[in-house]
Amino acid sequence: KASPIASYKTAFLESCLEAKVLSFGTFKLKSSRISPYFFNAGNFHRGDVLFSVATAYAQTIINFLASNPSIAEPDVIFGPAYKGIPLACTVLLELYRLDPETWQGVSYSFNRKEIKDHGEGGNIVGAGLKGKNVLVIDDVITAGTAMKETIELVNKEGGKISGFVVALDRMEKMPGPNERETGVDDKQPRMSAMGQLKQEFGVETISIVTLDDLIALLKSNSDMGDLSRLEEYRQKYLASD
Ligand code: OMP
Repeated sequence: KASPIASYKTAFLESCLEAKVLSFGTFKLKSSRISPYFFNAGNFHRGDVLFSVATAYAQTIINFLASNPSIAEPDVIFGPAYKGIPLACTVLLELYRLDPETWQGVSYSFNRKEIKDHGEGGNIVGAGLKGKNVLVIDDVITAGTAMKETIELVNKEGGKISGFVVALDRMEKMPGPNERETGVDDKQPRMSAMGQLKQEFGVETISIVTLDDLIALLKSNSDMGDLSRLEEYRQKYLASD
């Protein structure tokens, strides 16, 4: 029987599960939601995992640009500190390996979290962003807090975000006005952070995989994780878009 999801997505999810990048349990998120699963990009560190992760991002970026001709060709791949830093470097290297002609002139860059006031100064390492088309690469998107910080940073540096790529789109609705403080869901429908990025900032987004891909994989391998808790969580927090 053919798998409902593309084979590179399945391979990516399987390598995340094997390396404990994806784990199941009870996790408090930045948004204050209590999640039955967590994606920890800090566990991408092993050579073989890093290679399969970089390949999955690169393939996703190539497809993303090919199917959205309106997206400006990136000049810079920007990985926000800290978890975006190894991603920007390794993914650019893999893009260059796959298609040297297109990627030879593209640079990477990332931000420092601390302001440096000596030496070369500034808080960008790698290529400057001024006047550049910037493709942002990050790990996970939930409520969009990390994403908004990155947008502000890139704008402040004079860059223009042409696209936003993450490994996992959790497909969650944005939190309600008091949800972060109270931890209580107001049960109102709301769009996702990815949807908002497109609507409010005109930025195209793509993820390697989504919560739905993870659920589809768990359905075909029932011993891999707690499918019913994931489905319950999905139903509670699924975005309207
Ligand atoms: P938002 O800023 O709410 O979009 O959450 C994304 C950030 O939360 C990520 O950059 C991580 O710092 C963290 N996070 C994970 O790393 N993995 C998850 O599965 C969920 C989160 C999260 O807290 O939502």
